[in-house]
Amino acid sequence: MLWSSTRIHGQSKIFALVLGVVFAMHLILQSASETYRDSTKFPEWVDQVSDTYQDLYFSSPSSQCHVLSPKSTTNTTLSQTEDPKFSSPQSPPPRKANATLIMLARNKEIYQAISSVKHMEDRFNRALPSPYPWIFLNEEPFTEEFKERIRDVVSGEVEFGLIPKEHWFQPEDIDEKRAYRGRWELIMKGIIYADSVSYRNMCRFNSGFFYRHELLQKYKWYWRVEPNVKFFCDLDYDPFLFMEDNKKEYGFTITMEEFEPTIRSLWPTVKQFMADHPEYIAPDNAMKFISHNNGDTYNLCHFWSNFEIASLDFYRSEAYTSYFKTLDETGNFYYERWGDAPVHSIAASLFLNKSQIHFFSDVGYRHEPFQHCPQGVENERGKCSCDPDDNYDYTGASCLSRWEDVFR
Ligand SMILES: Nc1nc2c(ncn2[C@@H]2O[C@H](COP(=O)(O)OP(=O)(O)O)[C@@H](O)[C@H]2O)c(=O)[nH]1
Ligand SMILES: *[C@@H]1O[C@H](CO)[C@@H](O)[C@H](O)[C@H]1NC(C)=O
Ligand SMILES: *[C@@H]1O[C@H](CO)[C@@H](O)[C@H](O)[C@H]1NC(C)=O
Ligand SMILES: *[C@@H]1O[C@H](CO)[C@@H](O)[C@H](O)[C@H]1NC(C)=O
Ligand SMILES: [Mg+2]
Repeated sequence: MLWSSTRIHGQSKIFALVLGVVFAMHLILQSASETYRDSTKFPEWVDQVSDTYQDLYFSSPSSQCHVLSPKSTTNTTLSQTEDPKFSSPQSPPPRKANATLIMLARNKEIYQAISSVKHMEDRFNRALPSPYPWIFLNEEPFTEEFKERIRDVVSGEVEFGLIPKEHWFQPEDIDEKRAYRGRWELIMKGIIYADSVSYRNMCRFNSGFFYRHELLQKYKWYWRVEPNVKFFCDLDYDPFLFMEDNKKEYGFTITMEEFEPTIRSLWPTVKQFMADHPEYIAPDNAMKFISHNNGDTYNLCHFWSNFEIASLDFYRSEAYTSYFKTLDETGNFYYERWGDAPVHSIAASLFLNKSQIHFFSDVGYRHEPFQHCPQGVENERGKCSCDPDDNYDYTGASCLSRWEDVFR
């Protein structure tokens, strides 16, 4: 699949073949051996976190969680309880957020998509009095089979949307020769998805267009889900209402470092943007998460965006819109391979106060090849099925310690 979309010209066929073999070896070794992966990709720093600190960190979230049992939701609308004309034995409908679950997927990912939906429905959505709807997006029409199978497994409403061409494909004004050279540079460095144009389409779409899709206009919140992810723990509260009530805008579970060659000129572009628009920078931002030197250089840390619970209004803001426009005008979603994860993360870290970003430490989550497994009481409370020792938090290229430093 990695090689399928590479355009190999005649004169470089042999060269490409040799490279291909080397690259394939690299990929095989990478997936087979953790040592090889760590020694080739990630800086070797593993933080030792004291038990005390871990206990503190993983203690229960604020008391403002919305427990789903009817008992505690009956009193949310006080005026109704107090007003005699509402005092029927029936309790008022439980609060619900203006939110949707969203998945970008290809038709061929049908069973990976179903698997993720099933996980989400079983761990969270299905138990709600009124389950959250799903939106599926694709740049090609979904097949009837895809739609039927998905309808079989969701517990609430579902909509299937087509992505407008101009939100997806490589724009006309991209210099394809330069983009081709850019792809080769990353291939030589053994970077994943180096050659893939469709991956770049996806990253650009997720960076600047998903929230503009017409099906999302009627919502304020989204939870991004990808095919083939796993949710390990029961959620006994509504994370959307948690976000709303605690004035959060962006939520994550896993953080890590980006591959530097894919975003070589992202930070210089961001620095220029910051200089041009100081008004967008939040006074109490999380710059410390993304830079070791107060913004001089980018430390590659980002929230792993395959999981996101966030506000659509954050992206609809003037700051984000203007930021994405500036980024897109460089063409570097194609000349380099800018990912939506660093693009979202840098925006959240700069335009939001740090208190508006939330680490969902109680959400057990896996997207290959990493997972976050809740620790201690959170693991017990969620009846989690994951191994607490298989936890990316303080290993490899995780940036969770950096995140904690923001609050020290
Ligand atoms: N419709 C569509 N979805 C895509 C395409 N490429 C990736 N995706 C989706 O975009 C998300 C990220 O892609 P994925 O292959 O999982 O990338 P990774 O998580 O970075 O390895 C997933 O939800 C995919 O289903 C594409 O060409 N078309
Ligand atoms: C709801 O309100 C009633 C009366 O106002 C009170 O007696 C009851 O304890 C409340 N229930 C909860 C779960 O707070
Ligand atoms: C949900 O939010 C969207 C976008 O802000 C808004 O247009 C819509 O009216 C809201 N729906 C409800 C039911 O509040
Ligand atoms: C961020 O916090 C500052 C005070 O630290 C406050 O003035 C500002 O309104 C907050 N911004 C947002 C977007 O909440
Ligand atoms: Mg994925």
